[in-house]
Amino acid sequence: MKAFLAPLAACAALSPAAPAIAAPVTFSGNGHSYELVLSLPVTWDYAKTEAETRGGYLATVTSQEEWDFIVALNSGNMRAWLGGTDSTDYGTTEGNWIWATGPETGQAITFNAWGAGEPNNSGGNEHFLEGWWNPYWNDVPGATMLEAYIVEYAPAVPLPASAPLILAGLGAFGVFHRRRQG
Ligand code: 2F8
Ligand code: CA
Repeated sequence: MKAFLAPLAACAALSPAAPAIAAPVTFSGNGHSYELVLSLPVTWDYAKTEAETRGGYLATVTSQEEWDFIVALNSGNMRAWLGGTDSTDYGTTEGNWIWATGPETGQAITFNAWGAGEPNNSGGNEHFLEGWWNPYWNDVPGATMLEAYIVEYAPAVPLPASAPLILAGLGAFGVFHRRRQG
């Protein structure tokens, strides 16, 4: 590397938004893509914002198959944030776990992979979902500094092939209608 680029490379490596180790990969079960992002240690809130900045959201897990797929992405067993919470900050109450990210925002968590004895709300302030406890879920304080988070990307719903024709037709009708009235 050229000497003058070294400081820039060092900054990139230290950024909490440091690059993921792998490109997002697609789960055939729902067509969504997933990415394990490694970072300087971050809180749940920070990870949530970072995931959204990337165009995705902290992953929401709704089936064993989806969870198995995510587990396979995290072969290094990193402690990683997921999108679940039972915090009153997100409109729920202790013990009532919901997804607070992505299309399932506000929905109760139905599938789960809690570790033995979890969630235990240890210390009375564990309201955020850590997706790694070898390889089960654990509740931890949102201020816990974790070095990874899982981003899920839902593809945009494609417009039907006829959409441009329909839009053009509506536009033409609008012009015609205005002319008749004017
Ligand atoms: O023994 C399980 C327990 O271990 C830790 O608390 C001592 C975890 N706390 C953090 O990781 C911050 C608990 O969440 C976990 O339940
Ligand atoms: Ca816990």
